[in-house]
Amino acid sequence: MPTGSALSDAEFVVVANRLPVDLEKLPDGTQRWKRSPGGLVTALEPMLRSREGAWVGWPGLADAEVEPLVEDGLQLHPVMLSSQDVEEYYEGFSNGTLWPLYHDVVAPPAFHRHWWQSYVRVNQRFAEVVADVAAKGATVWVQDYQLQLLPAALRELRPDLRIGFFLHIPFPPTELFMQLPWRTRIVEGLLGADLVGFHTPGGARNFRWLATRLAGASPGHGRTEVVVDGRPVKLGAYPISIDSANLDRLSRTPEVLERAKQIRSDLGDPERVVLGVDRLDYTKGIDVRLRAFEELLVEGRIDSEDTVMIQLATPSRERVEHYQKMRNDIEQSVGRINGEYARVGHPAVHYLHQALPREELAAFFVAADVMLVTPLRDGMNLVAKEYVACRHDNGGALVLSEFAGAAIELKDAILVNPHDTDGVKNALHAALTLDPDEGRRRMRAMRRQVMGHDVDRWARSFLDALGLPPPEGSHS
Ligand code: ADQ
Repeated sequence: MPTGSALSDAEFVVVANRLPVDLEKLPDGTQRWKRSPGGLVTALEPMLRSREGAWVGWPGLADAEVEPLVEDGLQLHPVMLSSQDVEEYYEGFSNGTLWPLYHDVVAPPAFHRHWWQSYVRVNQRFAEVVADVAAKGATVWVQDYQLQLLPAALRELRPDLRIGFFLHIPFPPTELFMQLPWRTRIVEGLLGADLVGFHTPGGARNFRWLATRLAGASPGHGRTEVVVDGRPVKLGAYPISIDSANLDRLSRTPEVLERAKQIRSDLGDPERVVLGVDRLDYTKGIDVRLRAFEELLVEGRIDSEDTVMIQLATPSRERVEHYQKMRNDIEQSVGRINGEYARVGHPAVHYLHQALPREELAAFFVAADVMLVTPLRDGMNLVAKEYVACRHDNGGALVLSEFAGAAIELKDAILVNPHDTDGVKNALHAALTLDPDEGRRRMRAMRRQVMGHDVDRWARSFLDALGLPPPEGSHS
């Protein structure tokens, strides 16, 4: 990939599977960039800009050879993936092997050697691009499970760099990780970093055990460090968060408040609105909450005349087999529930398989009396925090899975074991009938947590631990 001298020498480089912009192909065959806003981009962009940083990632379109570009002072360096890479490295090893393995094998992971080889090749390609872009002694922050071999590959090419790695999904129990035929290579890959960060202390503990057992690491200072080949590697928990203040502000705007009212009135002004918002993924437990809602209807503990459910699901990984099956199952359940309990013009469950704009999502959060977040396993789960950030009225109730990283911080949610259908049913019922004072007390406590720990603070604490000094002139 050609990188002109003006487009390199970055002091701070973020590497993620995806760039913060997507390349789109238009019907006339031309291409254009489209911004893909996300929490990570929002958190890191100001930091990258203030340091004239660079972002390395795939532009989201297979076989697209694109030149690096500068956008508002931020260098973007595309890594090319062929359609075979997308199939084997991304849909295959990342999403067909690692994703289910790291989420408690809720779907069986597939182990294919050609997927693994593609993962190795693509990680090496990312390492070469980063090695080209980073200035001497620069800091590189690698993101997520698609790039676990990158820290070691990069250190091999550029021992002068300071390398951090953050895993956005859970790091699995050691017994499950041990199933992976390439377990040692992955652990060694991660140990190429100076700091490996997880959402939870449990993830860091699991990794520490494996580093000792598989990669010959020895204990370092305290429990937050191991030593590999004489080099210290820090391990730690850095729970990610959201852009809390902005979301709080958005949820108070007259437009959002008006839209929230409108949503309730479009629903027929029911007494209670129950909401689920997820990427359509089998780890999110959408089936769990539909089952709970349906059983409460069957048992007559709730009535579809006054209680409605909305499930918003962003389309996701639609070419991966498990995702197609899960989508069919969910849509069948929605159909079955409505077949039994809807009236013309009054569905019991409203299901939207669509990605919604931020403002619209905020209005749904404001409109919902009960938010159901029931993943079977989740690294953090930002939706839970987003709901809390939108409840400036201290209203609403959050039902949250114990197996989401967010449960560690949001202790005042109504916590549930998503494998326990009766437990979820009772929690949903309790949320629907919660004493208003008790509800406000819980929401106030959760808001203190979410408003005080935003994504900026997350990034800052990771980078502090990595030893990256704040940019000159910064007051943070
Ligand atoms: P995800 O698995 O994508 O993230 P999550 O943390 O819930 O899960 O983030 C989803 C994001 O998508 C949220 O910001 C949410 O608002 C948005 N979203 C969901 N449905 C939407 C819809 N219909 N329309 C518009 N937006 C929608 C991974 C890990 C998580 C971890 C994050 C960050 O799996 O555990 O919290 O990374 O580290």
